[in-house]
Amino acid sequence: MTDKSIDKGRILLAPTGWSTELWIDELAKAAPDRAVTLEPEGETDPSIHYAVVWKQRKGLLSKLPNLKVIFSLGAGVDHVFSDTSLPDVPIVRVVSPDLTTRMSEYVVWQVLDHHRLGPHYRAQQADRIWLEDKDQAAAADITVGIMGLGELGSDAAAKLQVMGFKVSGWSRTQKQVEGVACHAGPEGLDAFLASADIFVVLLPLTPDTSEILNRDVFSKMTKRGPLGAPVLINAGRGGLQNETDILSALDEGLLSAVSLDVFQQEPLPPESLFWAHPKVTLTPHAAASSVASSLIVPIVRQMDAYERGEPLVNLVDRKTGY
Ligand code: NDP
Ligand code: OXD
Repeated sequence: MTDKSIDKGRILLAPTGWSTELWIDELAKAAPDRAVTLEPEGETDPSIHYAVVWKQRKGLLSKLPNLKVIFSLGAGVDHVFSDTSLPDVPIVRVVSPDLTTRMSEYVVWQVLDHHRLGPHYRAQQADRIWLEDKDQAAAADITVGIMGLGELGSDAAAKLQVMGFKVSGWSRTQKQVEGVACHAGPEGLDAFLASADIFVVLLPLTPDTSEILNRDVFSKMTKRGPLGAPVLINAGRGGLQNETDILSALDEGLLSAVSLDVFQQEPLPPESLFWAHPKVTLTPHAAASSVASSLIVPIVRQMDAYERGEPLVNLVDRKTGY
């Protein structure tokens, strides 16, 4: 450790389940004057000033006396809060054009796939069946309802409108988003659910949103649109969905199809019924990956700014949990 890094304090890096070498390399490039460690020297290691984490081990941060800021390596911070012994220091989350672009690509890809009957044509191809004529709605006849009009939801809304879709949205507080019919709060939920044909979920997982995607909500989604029953696309968090309710809603026709990027248990266990369900498209929590080369430099810039006495940005509100 150099004298300089003692002055600046060490960075504790915990990218659980990801390539540690990759994140260390990016930190070494972005902050050559800062020391990085993967383990504190004891639970009260005073040399650590910053923690950069994805799904950190429970208790890892609780007793570090000089910890100043926790940086989440994801946009969502439920993984940080799942440790109930967190110290009371600011938590910064990822807001990045790279992540936002990747998520909007995923959303547009999935919406178009359902809109253009991708699952139907793939099933026909598997059975070597040439097209039986099937109606294709115009994008302008489809409304995509976005649950969560934050950084990701509002960008997806703009890109879906470019494709010609109508867009409605739902958030905790009332929003004004260009071209989007905005609903808010529990009192706005029923009107929102009646407003769309394809539902895209980009909510954070908090005590208020846990298992919000349940039978009651599916039964309030409109069944009158061009797709018949609604389509659900969840790229938020698995904890938002009641998975038993999704399976029964698919089987009973309350939902016509789902695209799921996130699951209650990840990796999805081999015995899960989702793997082989004909109405399920799944991806392995890959809608918008955190890319080290684009996320580390802004994190290190925030450390530098913080040490100059400037305010942190993209702070998480502990009261709302996101
Ligand atoms: P933001 O915090 O920017 O936006 C969250 C949105 O959800 C806001 O519009 C907020 O409302 C709304 N919201 C929060 N709680 C409620 C509630 N109780 N009722 C109604 N609306 C609510 O988050 P991001 O857009 O950056 O990210 C959203 C989530 O996407 C992340 O938390 C993460 O879980 C997930 N994600 C998944 C990835 C993947 O690869 N699958 C990658 C990246 C993120 P308001 O505007 O009023 O605050
Ligand atoms: C995130 C994620 O929250 O990758 O950024 O899920």
